Amino acid sequence: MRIDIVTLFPAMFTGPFDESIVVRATKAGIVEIHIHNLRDWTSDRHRTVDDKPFGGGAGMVLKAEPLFKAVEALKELPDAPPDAPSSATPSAALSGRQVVLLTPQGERLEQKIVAELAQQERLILVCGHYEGLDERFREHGVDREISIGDYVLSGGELPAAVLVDAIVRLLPGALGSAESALDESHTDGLLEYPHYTRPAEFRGWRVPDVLLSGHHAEVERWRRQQALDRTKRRRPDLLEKAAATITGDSPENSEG
Ligand code: 9D3
Repeated sequence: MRIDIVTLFPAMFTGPFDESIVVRATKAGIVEIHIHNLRDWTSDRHRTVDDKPFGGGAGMVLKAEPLFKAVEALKELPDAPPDAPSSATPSAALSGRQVVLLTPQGERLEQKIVAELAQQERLILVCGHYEGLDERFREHGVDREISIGDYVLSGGELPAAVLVDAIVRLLPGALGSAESALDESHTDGLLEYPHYTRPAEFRGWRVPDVLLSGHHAEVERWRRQQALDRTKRRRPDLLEKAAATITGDSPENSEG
């Protein structure tokens, strides 16, 4: 997979992508990540990316032209060479190149969306910005809008890094791709059960007896119950979702 990121703050990506799973995946040829400065697609002397809002008001608005030029240029980059791994060449030209805008107005990121995006051969991520951006780009230049949650950040850069991390670990061959398949089948979307390691007693706090008993079936039963209790208490919304999936009462099974 190739991921292109368009931002006004390329330096914000030097940290997150130089560590961890993303580095290993890059070295293994599983993913290629390219960071681009939006200013590279301006043509005036001052490299202007924003302007005053029509209708007045405070703040500035990112201009449509550099945004369109950036995503159009990146969409036109050739596919991976035919002998490269995972070059599932899409039949229609430039298909499989989703443009994703990170914005507080987007759909809230969840694992299902991550899994969908991980299927793409190419992704172009555009980082929104505190000021806002010309609506014509949102309407005509973007395939999908994503938020990472209901709290205020200063831009889409950290959300883009979060999204990349979540996607890359699902790519075949990346650490986590096998584990995540296990996750799904073993936990049914529940929170994790409590974990313990040695010593069996620490500062007077004992590990639950069942875990020391050697009764595998009992251990499994306890863990399942713990996961259920914990989910019920902390994240009842997840339980409702899991129940809906099991009963077929989930949104993806409805007509509308
Ligand atoms: C003054 C601007 N705010 C008025 C309601 C809206 C606003 C716009 C842009 C608030 C924050 C931002 C910058 N954030 C993002 O671009 C962003 C974001 C976020 O802030 N939270 C969660 N997910 C995301 S994805 C992009």
